[in-house]
Amino acid sequence: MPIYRLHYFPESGNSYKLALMLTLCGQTFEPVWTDFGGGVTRTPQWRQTVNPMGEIPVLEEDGERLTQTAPILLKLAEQYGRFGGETAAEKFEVLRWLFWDNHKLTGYMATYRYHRTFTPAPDPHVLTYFRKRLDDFLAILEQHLQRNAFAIGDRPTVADFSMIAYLSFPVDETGYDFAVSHPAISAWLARVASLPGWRSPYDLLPGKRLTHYV
Ligand SMILES: N[C@@H](CCC(=O)N[C@@H](CS)C(=O)NCC(=O)O)C(=O)O
Repeated sequence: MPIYRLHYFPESGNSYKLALMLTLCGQTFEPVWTDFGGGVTRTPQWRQTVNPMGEIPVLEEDGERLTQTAPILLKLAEQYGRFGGETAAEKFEVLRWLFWDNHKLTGYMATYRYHRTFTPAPDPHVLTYFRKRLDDFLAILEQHLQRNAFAIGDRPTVADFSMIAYLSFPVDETGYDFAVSHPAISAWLARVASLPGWRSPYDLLPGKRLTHYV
């Protein structure tokens, strides 16, 4: 069994992607709380010793530091033979949604939520811009999930874990009440949450939180 250490902060949906995947694969990890709000990931020392890209999460597997959630999720799927898709066509679809998630859904939702909720004086023009983009991406996802139980057909994959991550935080943080605005997304979140072993973000990622300004 590999030994995992996850460098994270509790509000990090990207960290949740890995914590959830490890948990659903029956693995445990040592949580390494990181002072993201205090700016530690911007320091030259942290970048030299933990991640030159300056990003959370970092997953240590038997001491080897891995970064970028999408390839890590795919590696874990391969390693544990779970959630990676079965056929070549399904694997292609997993990659397609992982890229879409990183570029569009997570990319915008993470930035929108952080600016909206965890900064003291968010710029309303920036919020309006991000919200408009997100509304479009969420409508695309809503339509897809009206026809599919999971991102790829009727079985959960790492594409689901990547895409649900930032949508799984409380309404007062995301600013979206999906049960009201996006019923198919809401039902999909509930389907993922009913997988055996599922745990919520703040349950898996404990510790001191960022200041919540709204
Ligand atoms: N594509 C990266 C995104 C990681 C990321 O953006 N992490 C955030 C925290 S959740 C971060 O460290 N941001 C620092 C920054 O953008 O300067 C991944 O999937 O791991």
